[in-house]
Amino acid sequence: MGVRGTPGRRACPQPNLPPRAGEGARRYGIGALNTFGHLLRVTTFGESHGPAIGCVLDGCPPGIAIAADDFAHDLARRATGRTRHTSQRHEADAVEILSGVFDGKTTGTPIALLIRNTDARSRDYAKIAEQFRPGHADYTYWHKYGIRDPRGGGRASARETTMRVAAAVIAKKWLVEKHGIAVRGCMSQIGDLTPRGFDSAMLDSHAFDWNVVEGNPFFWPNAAQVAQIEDYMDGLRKSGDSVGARIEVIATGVPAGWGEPIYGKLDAELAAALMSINAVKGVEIGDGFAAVAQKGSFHRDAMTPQGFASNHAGGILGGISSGQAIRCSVAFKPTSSLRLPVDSLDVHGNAVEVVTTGRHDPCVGIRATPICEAMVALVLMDQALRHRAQCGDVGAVAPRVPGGIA
Ligand code: EPS
Repeated sequence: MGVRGTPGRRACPQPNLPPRAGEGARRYGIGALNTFGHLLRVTTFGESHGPAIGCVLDGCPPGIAIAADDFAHDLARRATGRTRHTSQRHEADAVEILSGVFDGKTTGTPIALLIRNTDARSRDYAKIAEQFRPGHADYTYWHKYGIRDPRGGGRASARETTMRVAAAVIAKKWLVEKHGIAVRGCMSQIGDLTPRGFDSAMLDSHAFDWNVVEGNPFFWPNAAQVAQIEDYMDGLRKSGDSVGARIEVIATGVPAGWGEPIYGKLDAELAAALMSINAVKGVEIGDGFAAVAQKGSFHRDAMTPQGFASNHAGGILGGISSGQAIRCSVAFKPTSSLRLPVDSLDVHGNAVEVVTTGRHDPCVGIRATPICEAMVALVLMDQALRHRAQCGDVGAVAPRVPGGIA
């Protein structure tokens, strides 16, 4: 039997013929990708101004203790409305566990989590419902789907990241309990401000004080500069403009051996996962683009029985974890919803001046640290399960260089 039941026609793609509506997706097995991961699969759903947002976490091992309260800490770190420097939308972000947990433990069946949206103010978007905000996904969603939910940016909203953080609470718990892995992050640049005396290599050190990072609204590693950033943000907010930011994430305790060459490399999957966060424009692993100007004699991380001499590789060699700390750096663009007027078009092609009012973030990077941590944790757990599935029988291989810097 041939294509669509036509006898004699070969059932293979015919690239010269334009696909009918929906046919391309069926032919090539593609569709809307709201799911990522392989053995641990995360699907998120919901829009910023819909009744709720949610996720399904499938493939999670049984026996992980989890309660609704466990989500509160990381969701609060990501939330709007906790300081004057973020959007003033106030969401409780209360998680309802709909499935996959019994007697306080994961059962191995799909874990469905739901958060109801309670403070969406859709009238803020009435004026721009038919306009494209320059720099925003309004225009590209319109071209892709021919329709869009203009309220709060729909799924292009930072609201979507809530469920990634919720799903990763379970992944972080599993990683720490099973492997002693900690995934943490901080901000390392906002606009042109950088933390004094800070180098991302310091994050790998026992001496690094994470209390400083968690003790201010910017996840900033130098407490002495927080007042300066507050002033900077107050000025920026008054001016109506926005600014970008850079976030560092480090995963310590990852054993050597995780990652699937060649098309499932750990660094490739981390980059894809981090790049999938709304507003991300760049990802570096280890020294990243700085490696371009380095000599090989400097970049290689010398190995000694006491440990590696440095970590320019960011803990990944050949797409496989080396046992050193995994270091990622993520660039967030300045948000595009500004009250400053800008030239644009409406959906009818008319020239318009767009002014966006409402409760917007002057720097979405301020809330991005837990989101980046979440994506790293979810990728690591998926890779851990895949490593266990294929190579679980390999066991410990000698010699094992200690992960820290010697
Ligand atoms: C966002 C714009 C604002 C933020 C929102 C992200 O949306 P709204 O106008 O609907 O309040 O509040 O962030 C969240 C609601 C959240 O939980 O992160 C945007 O354009 O990305």
